[in-house]
Amino acid sequence: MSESDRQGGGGPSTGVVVRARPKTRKPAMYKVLMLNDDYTPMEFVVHVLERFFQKTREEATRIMLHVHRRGVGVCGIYTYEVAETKVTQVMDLARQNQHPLQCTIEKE
Ligand code: TYC
Repeated sequence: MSESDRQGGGGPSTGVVVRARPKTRKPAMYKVLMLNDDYTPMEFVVHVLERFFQKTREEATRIMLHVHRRGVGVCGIYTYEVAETKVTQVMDLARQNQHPLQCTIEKE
């Protein structure tokens, strides 16, 4: 019996040395979205973007103003667990400071 007979199917054989298709997959990525509200101070939002999303003050200010004007904006794009952690960190700090700031996750 030949190699292709034993392997079966139409595709290329998966031998010991050569894998026809890489086994790894790119992880699904998730956007962390920030939502506008009427009460959270602009400075607090800028601080959150610097602290949890590693933005410069300039980039943080640009994102904050985008959210303020458009209602929603992207803070960053991460794997699920990292995105979930960022949302928890933002919401916890907002709650501690009694701000209604909301943050959510959206699959890319
Ligand atoms: N709209 C808020 C204000 O005028 C500022 C703000 C910006 C709040 C972005 C939330 O995600 C936000 N103080």
